[in-house]
Amino acid sequence: MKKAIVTGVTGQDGSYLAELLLEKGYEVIGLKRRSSTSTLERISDIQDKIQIEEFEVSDSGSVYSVVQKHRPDEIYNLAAQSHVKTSFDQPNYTFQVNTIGVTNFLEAIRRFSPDTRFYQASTSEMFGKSVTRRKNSVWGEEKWEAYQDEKTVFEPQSPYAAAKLASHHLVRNYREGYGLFACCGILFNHESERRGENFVTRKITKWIAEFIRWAEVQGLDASPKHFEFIEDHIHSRRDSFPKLRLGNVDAYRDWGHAQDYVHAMWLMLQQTNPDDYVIATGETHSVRQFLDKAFQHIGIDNYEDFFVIDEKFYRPSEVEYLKGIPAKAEENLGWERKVSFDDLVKRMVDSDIHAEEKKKQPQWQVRFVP
Ligand code: NDP
Ligand code: GDR
Repeated sequence: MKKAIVTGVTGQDGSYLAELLLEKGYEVIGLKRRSSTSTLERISDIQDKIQIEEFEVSDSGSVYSVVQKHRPDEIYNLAAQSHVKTSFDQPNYTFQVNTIGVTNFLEAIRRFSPDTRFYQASTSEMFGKSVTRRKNSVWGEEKWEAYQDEKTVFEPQSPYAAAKLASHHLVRNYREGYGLFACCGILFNHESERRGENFVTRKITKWIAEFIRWAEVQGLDASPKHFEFIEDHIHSRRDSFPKLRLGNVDAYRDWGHAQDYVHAMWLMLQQTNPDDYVIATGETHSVRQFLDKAFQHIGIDNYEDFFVIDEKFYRPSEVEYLKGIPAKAEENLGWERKVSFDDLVKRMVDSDIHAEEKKKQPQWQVRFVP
């Protein structure tokens, strides 16, 4: 039985990866940081099948102890301060977690467990403003296509991206210098029903579900004809609901589903040689296009009145365009993504609507208990 450590097991990717490793017969040690309230929601179904231990990624002693104690076959380092906007407000902390934390693992493996294979969660944010261009023939017409792949130059635009890029280079350095089996997955945005609520996709789908629930309480469906839209609120005859507040809706991202992406992480550590891979869908969509699909899914074509732009959500510098080409991963790892953009949006909206519906069930049950 193989033994794997997953850091950040309470996060979106950690929860999916732990499930995948259990399916594959691994003994899974999930590392989480101490918290005053429970953060185990995403792993509630598998909590008793994995070993959960507390640690702090930025504390070298804590990391050394856990590596020395378990000497696992594989370590997946997913723990991070993962919010780009937050990294502008907390740059120092972001480096402590996203760079020093990685050094802690690399050193621990080098010193105590050199045969352990290591996966580091690198990111498309490292490309920042940078793109590669190629000429493509579309319906006989020559067009320039902008994209990023493993050869694209890095030009990070945030403390988050700079911290992740430093770690990316460190991993390569330990691989080449000390011969560690260490890989970086340069993963483009991946979302899911379990996405954190302050990332733009989930913020949108959760708002839609809450709005539908609010309309239902008013005895209405979500159709705009029932409402008045005044400043930043949506009014029914009886009540009002705050509009969705967003920042830059013209940014383009390459969005896939997290479940497909954790499979790529596992594949990287099963190869004969360690390497870095871009994991992406090869498609790009703007935040506005995500809004289009999400609102269309609940039967609203014109949603302009439902949201406002709030500069509070703008970043000091933005990554405007990401589109990854995963050709190397497809060829060397045999990886392919299964969930399309349309299905991703639908799954997220449906899941949030379902969660809102579940919220009202206990109240009914309480009311009718004899
Ligand atoms: P999440 O924010 O959902 O999860 C991050 C995890 O890291 C959580 O379990 C969090 O714990 C934990 N964590 C944060 N700080 C610390 C700390 N100081 N010590 C120990 N644990 C800590 O992120 P995702 O699952 O979306 O992403 C996983 C990784 O992949 C991250 O490194 C992210 O930067 C990277 N990445 C993500 C992409 C995406 O689109 N999702 C794309 C490319 C890279 P807690 O639950 O307590 O907050
Ligand atoms: P990102 O994801 O920064 O790409 O990082 P996020 O969902 O935060 O932003 C995507 C784009 O949407 C724009 N945007 C908003 N973003 C947020 N969070 N909230 C808003 O209200 C809003 N309005 C518009 C942003 O400006 C941006 O252009 C994610 C994280 O998972 C990282 O950890 C990971 O490395 C990268 O994806 C790849």
